[in-house]
Amino acid sequence: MTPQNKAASGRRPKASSAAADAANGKQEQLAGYTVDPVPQLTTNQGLQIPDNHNSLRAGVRGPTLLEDFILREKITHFDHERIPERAVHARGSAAHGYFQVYKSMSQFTCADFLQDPQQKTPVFVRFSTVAGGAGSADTVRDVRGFAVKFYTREGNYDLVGNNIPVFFIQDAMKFPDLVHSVKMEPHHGMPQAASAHDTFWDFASLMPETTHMLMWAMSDRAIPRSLRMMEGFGVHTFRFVNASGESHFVKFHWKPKLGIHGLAWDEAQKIAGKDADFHRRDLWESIENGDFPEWELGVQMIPQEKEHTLGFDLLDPTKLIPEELVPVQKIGKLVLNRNPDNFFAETEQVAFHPGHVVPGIDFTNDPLLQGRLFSYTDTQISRLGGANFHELPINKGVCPFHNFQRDGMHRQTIARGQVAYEPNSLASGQEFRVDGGSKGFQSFPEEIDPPKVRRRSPSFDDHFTQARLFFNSQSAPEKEHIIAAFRFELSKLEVPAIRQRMVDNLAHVDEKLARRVAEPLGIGAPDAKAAAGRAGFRDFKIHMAVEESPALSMAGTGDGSVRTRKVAILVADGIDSASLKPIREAIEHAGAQCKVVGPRLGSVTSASKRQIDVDATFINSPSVMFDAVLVPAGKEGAEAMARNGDAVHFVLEAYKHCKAICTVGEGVALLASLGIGPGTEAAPAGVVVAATPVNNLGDNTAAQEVAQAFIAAIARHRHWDRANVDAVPA
Ligand code: HDD
Repeated sequence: MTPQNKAASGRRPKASSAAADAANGKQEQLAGYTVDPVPQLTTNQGLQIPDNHNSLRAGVRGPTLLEDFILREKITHFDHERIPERAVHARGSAAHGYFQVYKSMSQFTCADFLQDPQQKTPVFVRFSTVAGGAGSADTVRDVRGFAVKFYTREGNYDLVGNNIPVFFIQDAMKFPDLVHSVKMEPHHGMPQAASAHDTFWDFASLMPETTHMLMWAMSDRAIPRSLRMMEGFGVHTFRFVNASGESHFVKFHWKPKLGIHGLAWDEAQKIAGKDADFHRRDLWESIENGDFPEWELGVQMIPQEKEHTLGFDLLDPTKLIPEELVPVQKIGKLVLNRNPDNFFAETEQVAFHPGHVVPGIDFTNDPLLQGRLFSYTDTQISRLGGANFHELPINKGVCPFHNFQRDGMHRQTIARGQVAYEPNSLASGQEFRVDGGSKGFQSFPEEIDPPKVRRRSPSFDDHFTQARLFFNSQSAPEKEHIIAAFRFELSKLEVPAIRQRMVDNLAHVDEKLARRVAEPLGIGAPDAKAAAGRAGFRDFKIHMAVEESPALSMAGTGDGSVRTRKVAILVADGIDSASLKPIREAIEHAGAQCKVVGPRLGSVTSASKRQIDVDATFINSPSVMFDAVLVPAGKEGAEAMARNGDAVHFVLEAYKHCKAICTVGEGVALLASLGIGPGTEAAPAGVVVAATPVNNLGDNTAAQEVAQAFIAAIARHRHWDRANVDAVPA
């Protein structure tokens, strides 16, 4: 951002570090395109507009004149402001940042941006949901896109991945069918941004290859707490190629510094109504606050000659490589440190493509990837209005680029000279010919001499072993969440036969899982034999060297910090403010962000007649906006809260969603009266109770102990093992 931009934008200077900015050639390039508001309006031709309120008319009460070119220009431009939204991944949020490799990867790849640990490569990253429209809610159950554009010195490299390491289908031929089935149903346009409807499960149940990814999509991975708290994956097996032309297969992983965390399903649905922009806001605010989201890039590398040693086919995008078989090596970090200046120009117009590669990174024959290599340019042409979308500022490479492609809609470049072909001798007076030399991008010379076939490889035929591996690797609460998600989705179907077909398939993953899913669905017991008799079912089993892969569980991930976690401090008239201060100070010191939430904006009066400023209300910022709750002491305050249905709901809901709750003094009694307090038994998991009498909480040691216990409870993210949450009405 130029100093002039900063001043005019009205936003405070961003926390993005000057050092990162200096290294960011993309930012300098974009600065050349940014403009700021000026207090003078002109037409698009530069003519000053004297009056922006009144159209030209025949007399003050007369008809508007067609002659009013200023009105016509303004309305015409407005009429054409929208462009087609993405066919999938329409809803997205993005940020700028940089990538830096830890040490040279020259042994494996000659990709320039993976050589020098001193070099920062500018990136633009767009996260997205898949099924919903551009205006749909952030927290729906869905796969999340995780697309990274590296503006390298050798051209743009796009790693266009998801937050799930496998895909629903094995062949791009099925992509339009998959997407048609999950999008809103064509006859009535419902539901928006949800897979819980007949067409999706009809397709999924008839295509057993979806089973592995369904397990992930029904897990909490599909309802992330934050975009900053999810993994990313390249999904396909790609290739690294080094300067000597040697190839390694490679799988890409993004590992979030903050760990992998999900929402409760009930919470995710409520947030969709209370704050549809929940993830977008979270990303934006954390960058504005200087809490830059960070991931490490991990790679699993398999030498070319070991291609057939894993027990399954590396080309099959419904399979992952367990980290216990091939460890993930962390090779660099990704930091997002600047919000876009303009949503449309950047987040909306950015055009990703898995075919944007650089020397040293190449494709494999994964049939899903091969189809993608066609689809992305094609879609940009209709979405961004022509073949020149690479000239849009956000898509432009930072290295020089030139060729003889010319003209087309919205061409920006003014190419000079007589020559637009190659070879030529006119452009510079001597012969110019591209000679097939050894520089630039060289495709890996994989040997191929097969007959043409329209057939899957039999090595792709097992659809259940890795689905089972995933399920086996989950913690007990994670398994329960998966079962509940299947039940919810299938319960929404209007055709019971689809439910039945789905649980029949699940019986091939795990019999107990299938039985548990089927129990409340009003259908018969899962019938594995019936599934095996259906079209598309293959009786083939891959060999997995591991039965469980702990790395597939979200449990216990993260660095144990509570940075950026949001804590609600509940207040009402008559609370004991002294009980709050030391705990608040300690959790804020640890990096959590507190908001005082009360019955009204303004302030409340404490028991000692102090005014406590209120940041938000029980209604405008309900419990689903927070990670944890602090219920203070004070008899009158606790009684006032017990009388306020919104406050009661707040506490019960936070409890039901397994959030950390800290309560002191009479706050304990409030919880007990709601049936969720410690009572005579030990406090429930994640509920921190001040054992010390209230008036001693001013004693710093006691307060610190409570605060530290609360911080530890928040750092665990959620207490999914909390007993009896189903009984809590919220
Ligand atoms: Fe795709 C967008 C990720 C399979 C066709 N895809 C898109 C985006 C992501 C992915 C993250 C949004 C990019 C952005 O933010 O602008 N897609 C994936 C992954 C896949 C995958 C990880 C499987 C491993 N996609 C896939 C297939 C096809 C497409 C098989 C078609 C044959 N994808 C598209 C598309 C989109 C797209 C229609 C819509 C908007 C766009 O490309 O730019 O071309």
